[in-house]
Amino acid sequence: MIDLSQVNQSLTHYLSFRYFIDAEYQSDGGMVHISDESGQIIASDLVVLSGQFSHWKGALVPLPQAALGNRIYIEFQFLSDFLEASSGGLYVDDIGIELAPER
Ligand SMILES: [Ca+2]
Repeated sequence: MIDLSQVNQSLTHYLSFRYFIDAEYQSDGGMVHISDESGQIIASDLVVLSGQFSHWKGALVPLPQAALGNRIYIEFQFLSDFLEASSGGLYVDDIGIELAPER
């Protein structure tokens, strides 16, 4: 659980993470969902990750306004159909919440 109850809600907050993906493009992939502490979905499919890359990539995704002021759960989900199911899948690391510098 991530506590965002005290954050400045007038500033954009970002979910940051690094990922490696090896998945059949479009039919298999990863998704990120955000829910509040009671399990209510705040944002489903906040990010959709698919494809095959030879290196780790960084992701920086703005959190929905409804996530601010709450304690939230971040769920990484990977779905695959039965075709070409021997790919490497999805790896995630260095998950964090970041505040972008003011512009
Ligand atoms: Ca597949």
